[in-house]
Amino acid sequence: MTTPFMAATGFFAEMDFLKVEFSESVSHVRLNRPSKRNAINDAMILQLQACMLNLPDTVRCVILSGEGVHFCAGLDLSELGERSAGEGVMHSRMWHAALDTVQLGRVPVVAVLHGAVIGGGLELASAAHIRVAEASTYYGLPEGQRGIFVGGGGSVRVPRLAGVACMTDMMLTGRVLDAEEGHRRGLAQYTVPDGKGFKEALKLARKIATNSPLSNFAVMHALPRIADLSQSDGLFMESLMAGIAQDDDTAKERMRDFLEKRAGKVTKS
Ligand code: 1HE
Repeated sequence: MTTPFMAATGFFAEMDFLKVEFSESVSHVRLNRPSKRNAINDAMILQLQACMLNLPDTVRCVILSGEGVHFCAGLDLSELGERSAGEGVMHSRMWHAALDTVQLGRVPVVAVLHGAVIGGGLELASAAHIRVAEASTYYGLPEGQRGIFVGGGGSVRVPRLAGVACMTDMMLTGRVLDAEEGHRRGLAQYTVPDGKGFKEALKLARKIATNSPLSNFAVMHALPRIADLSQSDGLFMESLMAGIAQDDDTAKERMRDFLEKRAGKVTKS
């Protein structure tokens, strides 16, 4: 029996564009601006960053979702205005800093996708580590049609999931991918029927939260960096990470548990 999610108090409760809840070692962070389809304004992106940076030490995994019919309609276009080039660069860098706290923070993030996952919404989703897409999910990058470019890390993260050709197609032609095609192309690792995303995400998050924190950290931080390295440098970094992970007390205890028949076996389901 697990404890139900409890609404956050204090610092987290003051965030008007996020709804934050906790249950044991899992935190549920919800984009909470459904009347605007969770379009991300500056206040919301800064609140997300503050939330990820200040998670209590007891949290081992985050579930990220969107309130209402859509996960996220992307950048709040009403705030775009007529920025200068310099202001545009700084704004994009603000998104980069915030989404780095999602991808390269302390704990893994499982995103639950449904409805529109558009523009900056897809940029945010692609910063998560696991994506669970409900059947209603659709992915779009309408920046081309809006006369702008991605600025929230999408040009780096989306091609690593779905490939440069797929992102080029989405941006040039306005092609929209449904849940099934997004899954096939690697935008989500899981697809589930409508309404089942949170349950699946919670199941995954609880499993992730039982891993050694250092193993999770290694997966989150070493894998994307190793993917950027030459084979020789990647193999060397892998050896360093392997050595550090093995030296952790949790790793040693878990090895003993396995050898002394106290640990679970790897099975099919
Ligand atoms: C918004 C936004 C938004 C909705 N910025 N206000 N993103 C886009 O180009 C997507 C634009 N949005 C849409 O295409 C549609 O709104 C949806 C398909 C997501 C949802 O449609 P629907 O029929 O459910 O809702 P709606 O009636 O269009 O929108 C409800 C309200 O949300 C409405 O405001 P209201 O005051 O008239 O009620 C909309 O104006 C508002 N709304 N989306 C501002 N995006 C780091 S760079 C990233 C660059 C990008 O993300 S570009 C992609 C931007």
